[in-house]
Amino acid sequence: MLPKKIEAALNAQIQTEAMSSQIYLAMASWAETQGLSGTAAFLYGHSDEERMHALKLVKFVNERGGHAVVPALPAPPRTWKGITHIFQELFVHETKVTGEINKVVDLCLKEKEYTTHNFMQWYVSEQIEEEALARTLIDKLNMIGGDKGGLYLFDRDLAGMIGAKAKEKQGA
Ligand code: OFO
Repeated sequence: MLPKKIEAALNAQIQTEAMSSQIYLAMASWAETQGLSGTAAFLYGHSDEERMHALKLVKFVNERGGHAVVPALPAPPRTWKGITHIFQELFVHETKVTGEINKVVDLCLKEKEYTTHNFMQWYVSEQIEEEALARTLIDKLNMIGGDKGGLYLFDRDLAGMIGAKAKEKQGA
């Protein structure tokens, strides 16, 4: 049986992951309206991944005899200043998510909840990957600066990255 404190922490994490999905969906929609079709495709895919992160937690909580609660979410922002702003915000958001995950892991150790601790390791690894990806994209954008041709190619390449990331996850 899942201890109540752990159940509450996992429910809070469900909200965090669902919020990530909402924010990236809002970013994708805005990017699409700006003609940034590669960026939009990448962010739509990323939003789906975050939903999957939330769902994985929902299933785990219920399997362990808890009750996963579908949370209310605040409205995400509507607009951004450009591609670089989007990825800067994404990076900041992911570092916050990492902090939240670390808190859950800490609590599991304190409460000697080793099963949940083990389950949470998947999220710990995922955060390393997500932060590294965001950092790489920001580095590229900093290199490109305001160069329109460079930004065009960056946007085009992002569309290809979504497929590559999915394949990597399937072990292909
Ligand atoms: Fe769920 O990894 Fe990002 O937030």
